[in-house]
Amino acid sequence: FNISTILERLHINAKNDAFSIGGSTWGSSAGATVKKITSPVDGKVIASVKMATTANYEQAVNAAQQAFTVWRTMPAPKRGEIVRQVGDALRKYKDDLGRLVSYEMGKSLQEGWGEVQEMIDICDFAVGQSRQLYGLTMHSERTQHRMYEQYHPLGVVGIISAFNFPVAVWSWNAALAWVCGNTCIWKPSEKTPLTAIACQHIVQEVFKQNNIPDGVSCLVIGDREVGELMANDARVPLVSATGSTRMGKAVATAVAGRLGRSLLELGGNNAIIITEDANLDMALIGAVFGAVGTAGQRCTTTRRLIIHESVYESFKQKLVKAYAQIRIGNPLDEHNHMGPLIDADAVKLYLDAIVKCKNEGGKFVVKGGKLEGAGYESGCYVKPCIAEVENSFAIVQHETFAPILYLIKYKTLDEAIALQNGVPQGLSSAIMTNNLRQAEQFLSYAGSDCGIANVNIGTSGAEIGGAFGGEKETGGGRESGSDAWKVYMRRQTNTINYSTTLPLAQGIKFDL
Ligand code: UN1
Repeated sequence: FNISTILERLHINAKNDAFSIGGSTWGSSAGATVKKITSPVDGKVIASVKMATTANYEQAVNAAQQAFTVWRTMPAPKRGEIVRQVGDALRKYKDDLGRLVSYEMGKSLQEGWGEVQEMIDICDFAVGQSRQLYGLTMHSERTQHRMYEQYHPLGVVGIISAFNFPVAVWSWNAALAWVCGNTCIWKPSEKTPLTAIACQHIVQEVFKQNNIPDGVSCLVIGDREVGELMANDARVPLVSATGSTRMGKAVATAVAGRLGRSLLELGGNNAIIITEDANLDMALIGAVFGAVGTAGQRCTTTRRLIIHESVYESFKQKLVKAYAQIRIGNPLDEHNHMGPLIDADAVKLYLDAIVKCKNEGGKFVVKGGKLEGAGYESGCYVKPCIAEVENSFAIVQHETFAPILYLIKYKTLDEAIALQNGVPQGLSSAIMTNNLRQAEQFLSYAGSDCGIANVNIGTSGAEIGGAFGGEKETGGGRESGSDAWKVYMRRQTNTINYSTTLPLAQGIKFDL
């Protein structure tokens, strides 16, 4: 692994400008603050980034607005063709970009590549979608009248993404927004700006070859101020935000205040119900990958296992044994299962959560703690841990972005479903069972209240083809597959009269 070669191939230099409207326009204002970006893998500085200023944000909005007037005139399938080329470019850069994701964010290399694969998949999906921006036709109640609806692009779409999926979640939004005819301004997490810069270069390469105007893809790296500017900006009709519930509430309030549209993908508190009829070996893989994958920093991470009392003890033993085999270390070493947390603050939140859990009466069957010594110099490596808890504990009700898994015992499926739903969040959920009746009850109107409900699959690792998102404090948004594209467009109802009279609807008479 030679980071400097990878950085060079992805056009990252020692001091990067954090603002781009595409083309060759990269820049930053004089006096912009410089942020050193450190890898949680080894604690080394990867590169520096000059943070964008308010003036840079203005430039981006202006460019995106101007580009919109051109981009919206290009036929949607032609825009799809550009996105197809972006997908191909991502295939070319998959290895390098996946490694940079792993190094900058800390997830395992397999998951880094997996994340880039999600980007490729959504590009493929968006290409097909570009020929399927379907509206309905209706029969008019008036003679010689025709009614139909069509979908038009919205304008400038703001995308706020989180550190844990630094590139994939942006691509879900951007690929669809583009084929729908919108231009995008991306504010990535300030913790992972380098992968964002790499993506902007990849997109730029394709756009340049196709003479796409500057402003279709804009990047503005800044802190929460940039997010606030976007949320309050009436020139940005849609703000798509991924992150904490706290951030989401602030964005939603600001956007609603100007009656704009927001698409929110916020916290999860995902559970797997493990029934007495489950294949426990399958359940084990689903649970462990779900809990320790991305070091517990996915919004789909398995945080709770709700286990039937008859298999509780035996499954607990299986878990304890499996956790003893988890190799924690440099995520670029494919031998390791789990890498570091994103930064020291995340470690502190993890340690605090363990204390809170103990204080509330949680009993740790696999102990946590910060790892020290050779290989762990960055100070971001922790042990995945497991605690037996009550669902009602405040800490269990809260999403801690770390590998802490909570075990809860149940007697009846009704009770298990109530426990599963008994949290403020509603993103992902799963049941492990070979019993059809249990599976169907879990998926029914009286079952899981989450946006994602799986059978014999864990809570994380959704495919891009389905709509992704959840209910309650998860924010209600749906991204990625199915008909999620509709949020990026405005619907127009058209009624056409091809008669020689003007009859009014509802039979109203009005004669002059
Ligand atoms: C996220 O954690 O924000 O379903 C996205 C999954 C991934 C996406 C997670 N496909 O785990």
